Amino acid sequence: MTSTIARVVECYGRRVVVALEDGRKQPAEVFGKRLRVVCGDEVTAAINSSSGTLQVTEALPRKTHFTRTNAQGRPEVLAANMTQLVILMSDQPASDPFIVDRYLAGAELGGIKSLLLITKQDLGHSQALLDQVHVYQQAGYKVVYVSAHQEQSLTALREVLRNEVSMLVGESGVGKSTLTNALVGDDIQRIREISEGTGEGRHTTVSTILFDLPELHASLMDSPGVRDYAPAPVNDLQVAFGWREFSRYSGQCKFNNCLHFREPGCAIQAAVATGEINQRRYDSYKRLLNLMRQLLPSYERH
Ligand SMILES: Nc1nc2c(ncn2[C@@H]2O[C@H](COP(=O)(O)OP(=O)(O)OP(=O)(O)O)[C@@H](O)[C@H]2O)c(=O)[nH]1
Ligand SMILES: [Mg+2]
Ligand SMILES: [Zn+2]
Repeated sequence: MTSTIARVVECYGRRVVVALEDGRKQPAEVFGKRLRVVCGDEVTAAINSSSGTLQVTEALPRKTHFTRTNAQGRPEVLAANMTQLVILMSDQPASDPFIVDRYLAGAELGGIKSLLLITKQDLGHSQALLDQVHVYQQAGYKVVYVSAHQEQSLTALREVLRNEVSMLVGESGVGKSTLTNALVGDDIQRIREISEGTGEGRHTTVSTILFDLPELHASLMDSPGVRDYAPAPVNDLQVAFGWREFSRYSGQCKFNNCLHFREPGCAIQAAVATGEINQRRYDSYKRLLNLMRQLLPSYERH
């Protein structure tokens, strides 16, 4: 067989599942130690003539990728070729807004669109969650409400997903897989059968999985829940680009290399003092700034 173009839809180290151009999904092996792929990667695949197994032989350039800082403080690509990051928030379990802030920052820094999806609408929402949502709307982020059990809200969500490759992210239990199931339907069953061989048949998601939504000309990635998230290391001056509401004040600080920390004449600190910028969002910015300064050795800073 000559090599064909395929897309990685599941990834377990060297073992992956790829979707071929005709939509069929097949287990495959990543060939060669230096080749690394993630869910969403476009690859070339070919049958190895001696072993008869399908092998991924090359990864095509990524259009986008979403990264994190891993436990070793190094950048790690989580998935590729998404066009938008959909960050889920719920009341049960209550989402940590600091993690949500970091997801928003990670998308912004990675050049990926983002939106917030408030889940489990059928259960109602606490005032605390609604207040948090209001802060995000004021900051300029798009917010959509949904319930996996209410067809009407799923119809609205489908319009948000149309023509996009969306990656669902958020803490464990916010409802990523339930929504994926509701949107994908029987496709999920087929892929479950394939992944059974990996022994990953647990309720909580252990690996990012990509599904096609052909009627929407779209794809959806369900990802494992997290306990924490930090964007890949960036220069400390870049951290502010992760906070959309800060952009209204760009160029207004006294120093053009202002980190909005303790500098005099800082437009961001002034906006926090008047309440134009939310204090908790600002605290979150300072936390990430501190983390990034720890991660990057001083020579990598300006
Ligand atoms: N009432 C209600 N329950 C929901 C909704 N969506 C999800 N749930 C429930 O929330 C729980 C967790 O849902 P999952 O979809 O497994 O959450 P997840 O985000 O995929 O979790 P991880 O895979 O661990 O990251 C399950 O018991 C679901 O039945 C919803 O819209 N309404
Ligand atoms: Mg899940
Ligand atoms: Zn400043």
